[in-house]
Formats: sequence, structure tokens, C-alpha cells
Amino acid sequence: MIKKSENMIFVSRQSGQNLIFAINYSIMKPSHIEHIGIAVSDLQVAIDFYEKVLGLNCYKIEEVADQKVRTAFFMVGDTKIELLQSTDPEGPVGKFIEKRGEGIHHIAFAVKGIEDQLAHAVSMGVKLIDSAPRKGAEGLDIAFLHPKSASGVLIEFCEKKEK
Ligand code: CMX
Repeated sequence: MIKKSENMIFVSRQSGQNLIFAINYSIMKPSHIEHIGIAVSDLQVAIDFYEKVLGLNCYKIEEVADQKVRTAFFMVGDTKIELLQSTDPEGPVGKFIEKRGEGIHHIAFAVKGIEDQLAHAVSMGVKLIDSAPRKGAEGLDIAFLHPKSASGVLIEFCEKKEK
């Protein structure tokens, strides 16, 4: 049996007597959706759609070599739209488009204490893609959870660390 309170998890098992483990976490729920990542075949065609049809402003285009993507960003309230065009057919977005075509690629949640969030996810049996944060677009610390552990959705944690 697993019971959760605000910052604790209690796991108890009946085997002759009850064993209770209490693990202290300092996790907070995500503050907002930081961005929605959308895989596109042609960045400029997609930028034109968001600018001309929705009237949004593309405020930045950035290449993230590590992730093998070129990205374009739009702000909608507190949330960004991140368009992702692959720069390598063997990269994550290249493979995604090959297999599934264009579409929503991932949802990124803004968190505080990304390492604790990852530890908490592991404790809940979630498969991680990144066991430790790495640098992503816009200088954020990022880490992905595997879609097989999250109802088929690629989930990203993002944290803007104060310098
Ligand atoms: N959302 C949901 N499911 C996805 C997915 C996605 N974005 N990408 C792959 N999958 C699914 C595949 O369809 C496949 O499902 P089935 O087994 O049912 O066919 C399964 O996940 C495993 O796919 P795979 O082909 O064996 O594995 P991949 O080599 O394609 O890797 C993943 C998948 C998620 C581990 C890899 O894409 C990854 O590490 N992603 C994290 C990094 C990333 O996506 N970077 C790009 C964004 C960067 C940025 O935002 O700056």
C-alpha cells in the first residue's frame, strides 16, 4: 500500500508485521505548463501559421545541437509554443516525424527542484529518459520522462535556475 501526504510517502507491506518506510521529499507541484512542443517538417511553414493565422509573435529561433532540432518560440500567456524541426533524421524529432508525422511531441511542466522531482518520479516507478537534468533551449535545466510511463505522452520537466 502506498499513501501520500504533502511531502512524504509511506509504503507499508504486510509480512508478519507492518513495515513502514517514510521518505521525505521536498517536491512541489508544477507551477504551469512551460511549453508545448510540436514536431514540424518545415519550421518556416509552421511559423507562418502561428504568426498569420493565430497572430502570435515568433520571438526566437534557436538551434539545440544536443537535441538535433531547430526551435521557434511563441508566448501564449505563461506558456510557450515550441516548434521543433529536426536537423537529423536519427534525432528524436526526426524519428518521431518518420513514425507518426507532424503533431504534438511533448508537454513541458515548469518545476522547482528538478532533481527532487526526478527522484520522486523514480520512487513512483516511472521510467526516466534523463536521470539528471541537462541544458535545453532557452538555458533551462530539462529532463524527460519516458512516454511509456506517462500514458503515451512525452513529459518534460523544466527549471529556470537562478544564476
Ligand atoms: N511522444 C509519445 N510517444 C513517443 C514519442 C513522443 N514524443 N517519441 C517516441 N514515442 C514512442 C514511440 O512511438 C514508441 O512507441 P511504440 O513502441 O508503441 O511504437 C516508443 O515511444 C519508443 O520509441 P522508440 O522508437 O523505440 O524510441 P525512440 O528511439 O524513438 O525514442 C524517446 C523515444 C521518447 C525515448 C526519445 O525520443 C527521447 O529520448 N526523447 C527525449 C528528447 C527529445 O524528445 N528531444 C527533442 C525535444 C528537445 C527540446 O524540447 O528542446
